[in-house]
Amino acid sequence: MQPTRRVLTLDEFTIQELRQFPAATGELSGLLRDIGLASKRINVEVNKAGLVDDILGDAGAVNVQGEDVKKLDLFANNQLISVLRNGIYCAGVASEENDEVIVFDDEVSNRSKYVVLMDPLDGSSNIDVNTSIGTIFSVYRRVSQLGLPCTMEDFLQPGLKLVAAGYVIYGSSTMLVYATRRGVNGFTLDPSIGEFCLSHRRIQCPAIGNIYSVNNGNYYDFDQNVRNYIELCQRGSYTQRYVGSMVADIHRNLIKGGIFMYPGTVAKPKGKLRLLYECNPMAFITEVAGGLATDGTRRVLEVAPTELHQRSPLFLGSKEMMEELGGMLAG
Ligand code: AHM
Ligand code: MG
Repeated sequence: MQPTRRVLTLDEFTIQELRQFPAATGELSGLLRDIGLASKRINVEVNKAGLVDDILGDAGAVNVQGEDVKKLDLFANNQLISVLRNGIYCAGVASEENDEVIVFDDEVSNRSKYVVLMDPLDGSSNIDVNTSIGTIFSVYRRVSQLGLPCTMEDFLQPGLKLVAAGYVIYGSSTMLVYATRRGVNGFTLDPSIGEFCLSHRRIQCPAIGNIYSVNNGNYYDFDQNVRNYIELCQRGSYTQRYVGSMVADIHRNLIKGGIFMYPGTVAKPKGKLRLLYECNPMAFITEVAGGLATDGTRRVLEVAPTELHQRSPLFLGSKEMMEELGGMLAG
């Protein structure tokens, strides 16, 4: 008899991981399952974005069910918030799409020990041209008292306190990649059964690669040290790849080896990317995979945030490339 091929689903994998920790409660696995569910719903809409006018249309249109139609990024935001609100594992959410934090504040949620921060649909300017986009999420353990509503302090934690972080990439296939301190694992959506299946176990970022990813259009606005590094890449045996969707750019570099940069510019010294929703989760995933992540002077994960939507320059990727960059940025 042929041996049966055994593919682990996301749920099976997290349950198996749990078994190794008898004290674990399964709440983190539950949270990941909820995020997986929301991302499957988002995936369905992303896949038909080119077909359905009212998904691409402006917020304010009305669809056949008579519901208000949101743009795809608002749809993604609403899906994630609803799933996390309906679940029992999350006390509140901070989203790139919302000015303020959303505190669930009900009896069950107030007993939940986690809060989630997210960029529901990153790179959404790429939707109209059928290029990869992604969802980015971070999970922190609350520092406020269980039983009471979560507070701003729970969200303004440095990346070093992350319990888990991940992204979903809506690409040529859809993948969910998440990291805990134990490792980074990737799951590819099998559309025939609607499940994320373990496809990339224990992802390790190669210590060296040959890809550098940066928006070269900003070259003359970068600091001289950053320009010097880019020139080094141009003169050396590197190749430039830049989708302009950080989930896609970082995912590729994580697998193949490379460096991703979004430096500050003269006009925007802190760059474009948000510390809490974009930089920290990607820095955490990269570091767990063996790479490095800085804001040009210090480890991203050590930065103590002061505001929900603050921005930060970001440099991350393969360890040896980051060390070379670090030497050059130090001048
Ligand atoms: P968004 O959150 O508005 O989608 O912007 C974030 C995106 C990143 O995915 C990407 O790395 C960056 O913006 C690209 O910016 P630029 O076009 O300036 O290179
Ligand atoms: Mg974004």
